[in-house]
Amino acid sequence: MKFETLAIHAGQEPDPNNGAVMTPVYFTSTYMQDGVGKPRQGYEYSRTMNPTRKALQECLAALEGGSYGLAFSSGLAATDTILRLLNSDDHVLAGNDVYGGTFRLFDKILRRFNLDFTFADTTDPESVAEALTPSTRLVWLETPTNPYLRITDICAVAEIVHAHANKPLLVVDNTFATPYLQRPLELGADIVVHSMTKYLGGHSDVVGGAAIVKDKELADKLYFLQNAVGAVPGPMDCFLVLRGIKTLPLRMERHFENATAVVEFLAGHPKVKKVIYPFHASHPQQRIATRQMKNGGGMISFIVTGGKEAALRVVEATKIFALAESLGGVESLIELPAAMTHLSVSGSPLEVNPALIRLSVGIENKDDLIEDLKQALEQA
Ligand code: P1T
Repeated sequence: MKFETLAIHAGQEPDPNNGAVMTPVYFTSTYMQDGVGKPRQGYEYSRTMNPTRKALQECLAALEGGSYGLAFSSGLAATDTILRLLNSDDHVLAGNDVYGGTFRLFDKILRRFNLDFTFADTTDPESVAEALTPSTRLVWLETPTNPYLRITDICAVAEIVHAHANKPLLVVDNTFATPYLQRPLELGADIVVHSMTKYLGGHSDVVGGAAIVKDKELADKLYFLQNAVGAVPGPMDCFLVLRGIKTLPLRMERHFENATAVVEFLAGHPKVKKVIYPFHASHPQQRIATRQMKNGGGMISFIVTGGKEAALRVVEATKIFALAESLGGVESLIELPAAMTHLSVSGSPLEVNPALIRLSVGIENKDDLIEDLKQALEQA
């Protein structure tokens, strides 16, 4: 089946008893067993498995071209659980432009458990090769990155990482691209991670995370951790993501169409110093982006000429673009990463330019969005 069909049907079938077309929300924490050690269809407790979550997990696996999907209560819960595959003194090589919360989890929490982290420029495969150490067990990439939208060549990095004697796990956070635009497992990644809060959910009404893998042994280790650590989503959250995913292909096409129009507008505006968008001719990794991604997605970053104060005035002046953290919903959002989503990297080498504005371009009418930005930029 093709992607659009999988998005609607994978893991989901009309209920065999009553024909209900939509996956039921199984609000149950436990399941009656037919005897001791005889759970029905393997269901014994909802931290371990729930039918609504199972449908979502199967759908996620199908969309990413993986074999096994795991759902978590947030993107960071997925990240935290994956890092528990490691042991103390293991080394992790991570991108030097990742979501602020990911950096905070690595730097402020997991370091205390004796994991060692290096943050390197993963857009340059040479830097990845140089930053690997004899203790490296995991390499963490975001592409496109949050918030600079930098692109890493997943195939090139996978080749370097897998040539290392330890066979470190290559993890790709695919939140910005979604499986509709990019499938890291097919490009050599071992684990794909998502904040389902974003494009997968797509309607800013749920927080969730995911991990998808191909390898059975790795999947078994992650299922063990998912159950043992317990950061699982409830059935209603799973239902909302399943429903959101059904329109993922349509939404991603419209996000791209709108973002392309907004990029053109910003690129020609006198108060805009720089526009960053993976499919724009000015992007340094545009060739890799167009090879690795189906379209450029809905995220745009730009720097205004007037610096931090001007950026502050712009983000507070939009009327349709809501001033808010998060991204990937049907509605357009605007934010200042240095002061909001990436405040936790201030003072670190990952610090973000205070004049950088991030847009999550929604699926409204593009002319309305451009009008809104036009009037807001008058305040810059
Ligand atoms: O918020 P949560 O569902 O826990 O996901 C964390 C996360 C992981 N990876 C990426 C690339 C992300 O962007 C995020 C969350 N990001 C935001 C909330 C944001 O506004 O950038």
